[in-house]
Amino acid sequence: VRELNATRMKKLLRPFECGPIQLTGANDALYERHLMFDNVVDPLAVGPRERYEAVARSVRDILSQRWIRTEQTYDRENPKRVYYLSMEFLIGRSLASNVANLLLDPVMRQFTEEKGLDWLSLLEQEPDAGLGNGGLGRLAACFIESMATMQIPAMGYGLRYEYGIFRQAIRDGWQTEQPDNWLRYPDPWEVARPHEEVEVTLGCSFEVRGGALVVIPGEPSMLVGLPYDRPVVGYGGKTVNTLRLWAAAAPHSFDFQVFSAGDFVGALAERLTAESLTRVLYPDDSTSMGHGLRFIQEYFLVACSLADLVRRFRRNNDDWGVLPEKAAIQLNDTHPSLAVPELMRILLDEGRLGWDEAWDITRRTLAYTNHTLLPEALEKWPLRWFEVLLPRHLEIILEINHRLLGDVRSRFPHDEGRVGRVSLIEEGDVRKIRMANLAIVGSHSTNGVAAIHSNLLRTVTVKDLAEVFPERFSNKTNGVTPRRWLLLANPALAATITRAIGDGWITDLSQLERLKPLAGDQGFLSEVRAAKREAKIRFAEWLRSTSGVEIDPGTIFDSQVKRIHEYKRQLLNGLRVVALYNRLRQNPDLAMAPRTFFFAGKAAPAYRLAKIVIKLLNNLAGTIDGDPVVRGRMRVVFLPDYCVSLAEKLIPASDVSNQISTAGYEASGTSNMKFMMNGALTIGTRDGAAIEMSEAAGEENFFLFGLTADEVARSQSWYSPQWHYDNEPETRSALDLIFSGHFSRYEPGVFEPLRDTLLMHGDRYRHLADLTAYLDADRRLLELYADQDAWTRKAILNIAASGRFSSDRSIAEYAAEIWDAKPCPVR
Ligand code: GPQ
Repeated sequence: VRELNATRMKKLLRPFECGPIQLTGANDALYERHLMFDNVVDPLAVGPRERYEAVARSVRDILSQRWIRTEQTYDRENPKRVYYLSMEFLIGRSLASNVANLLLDPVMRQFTEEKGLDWLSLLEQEPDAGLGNGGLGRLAACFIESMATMQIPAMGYGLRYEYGIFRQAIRDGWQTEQPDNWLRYPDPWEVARPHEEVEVTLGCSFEVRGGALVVIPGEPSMLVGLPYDRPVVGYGGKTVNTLRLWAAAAPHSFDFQVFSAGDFVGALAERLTAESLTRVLYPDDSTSMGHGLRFIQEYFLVACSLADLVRRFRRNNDDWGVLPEKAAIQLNDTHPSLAVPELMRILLDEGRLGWDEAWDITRRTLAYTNHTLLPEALEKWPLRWFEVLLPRHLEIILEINHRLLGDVRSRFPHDEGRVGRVSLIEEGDVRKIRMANLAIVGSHSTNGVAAIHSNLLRTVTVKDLAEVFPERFSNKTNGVTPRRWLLLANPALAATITRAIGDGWITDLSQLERLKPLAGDQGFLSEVRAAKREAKIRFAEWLRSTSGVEIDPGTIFDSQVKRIHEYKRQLLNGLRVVALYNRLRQNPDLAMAPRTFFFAGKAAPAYRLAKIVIKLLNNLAGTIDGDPVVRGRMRVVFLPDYCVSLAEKLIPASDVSNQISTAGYEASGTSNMKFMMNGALTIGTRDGAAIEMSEAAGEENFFLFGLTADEVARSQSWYSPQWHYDNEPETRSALDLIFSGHFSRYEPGVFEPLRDTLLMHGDRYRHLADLTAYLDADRRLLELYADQDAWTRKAILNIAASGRFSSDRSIAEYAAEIWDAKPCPVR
């Protein structure tokens, strides 16, 4: 059968045989065929969306053979595979990225020219696949791209949310949310594989009423997981891995006699409940809302993915014992940490192994990444929910805990405090399972995502467990893919770099170091400056044509783009803006380089304070815009609906990157790295990966300010917001201006809740402690900007030092130190 298939396939795919893909009549015919037959329309009457679909379909056709061959290779060679389990994959758009990674750019240029298509507007037809909230989801997307590029036999597992992260619009300065119906049109990238469905059993049935989960106790119930595969194209197009997303459905066979008591239509209508499980992504970032529906979503991801990978494993291996040599499962935060009891259940109940063997296999197969130290993000699920929905898993968790506590008692005698803290169960009125403890205990590796974060995790947050299992803890500093974030997002700078050092940097970003000597080269300086200018003009042009907002590319582009969160301190940036505005109002002749301050980011819909921050930023924009004294000298622009494709446009255009979280709170940050590779200078606190970035570039090429994490940790005793108000004139006048109603003339009192956070309750995030230092760093930054060559030199030194922050480097470390995974090239 395989041979037959091979011959048939050869015939079918002859036009796309590997090697450089030519613009042949066949490609052209592909497109024409898709255009007409996929939607059954007259090719002369089609709109831009159909043209996009036909182009994307043609690209998918071209990569299909490689995709199939990749899976065949893995099947034949049976290498150790990596499975990346994540509730979020913030993919963004795929067309440009797939075309670039397939090295099809020249072909596409010629093709679109011949067809009279405008490539850029074609790209704009694709909706972002926004199946994530922010950094955690985007990291997963960068990681699977890197793994494909590095030819690692890897697979991503996630959920096929029908609605991704909500679309943000700004009305009267307030955030409003609209559903993100990204699948309204058929998605050309996904391939449904209903014949590979899996079944998932729950301890009871459930309904969704008013968005909430209603449990119907009784008999166990069944759900079906339908896989939808998306290609993950590695750079060079040699490996095409798979991202498999699960959609929930009701089982086919359904005993209508038993369940419907004659109500055929009613029983069928109820089946919709099953589908609602994967309807929507929870829009909370770094916060666990503790909803039952989310709990089942998490179990559904785990159960489908493990069933699928175990089935694949069993096809090639009869000995359960070799699972850790054939599969490495990485848990992206605790969201999929039910994998611990689920894998135990499979090994015990289906594999019929004894406890010790099952436990050894489970632990050696699983690894866990922690992404935050914020207590509100630590997932803890009520024990009661396990009783009702996952009784067998609860039994297993209790046994794990029993053995763990016995172990800890014998190794740390007379230390009942520790026993209470490492326990998988939090005692109290509502007993809860601590999912982070479960993930640490049930795996062989726990890592943080930047050096400072991994250290704090080990020495503060889960200190007691780290002392029990010190060998399990390590750091893996995050990275981002240079294909999407430099090659694709910034063609001008990418070309400049390639002219200078060749194109080896695309898959080996450490080669950017070779730019360092060029920081003294006048010719290179002006080329880099011209590239930045081009990106700024491109962005300004895009903004004008899509929103009518006019910005001046001659001003400094100063950006802070990320989820709106108190710890990320957009409010601190707002205070800086008000202080600078005050300087200009008080002294209209002051020499100050004109600047455009960009903000973008979404607030969780229920995060009241974050929404007020958005309102403040929008009101700053409006008031400052309307003030003739500062016209042309400073502007504030809040860009609505921040998403991957907006980041790809704004980051290359930015001169200044604001990374100003309260030290100790931002686990890593990843946009910071994207800004750095694109030649922005960073003004920021010593937090997350920015610490390592400044070490790589040299602190003199960074604008660092503010309290260190140690100082923040010890500031409880001395921090007094009132002191800063009383003693720092710029702090006081900025606050006075906001609370005088200057920015809210017709909305009295809207910003009062901010007064509370900043001044009244000892502000956990220490905004006022850092404002003066921020303004000071800002002054140094403006001084440097006055010397354009000196500025560009530092920008080049930053680009040259950004090589370490490629996700290829992160993945190489995971592969060597956690997974023991090797490349499996596809011939
Ligand atoms: N992060 Cl726990 C998220 O984006 N969402 C989350 O729910 C959690 C963490 C981020 C974290 O805040 C950033 O500092 C990291 O750079 C990013 O994860 C990836 O590790």
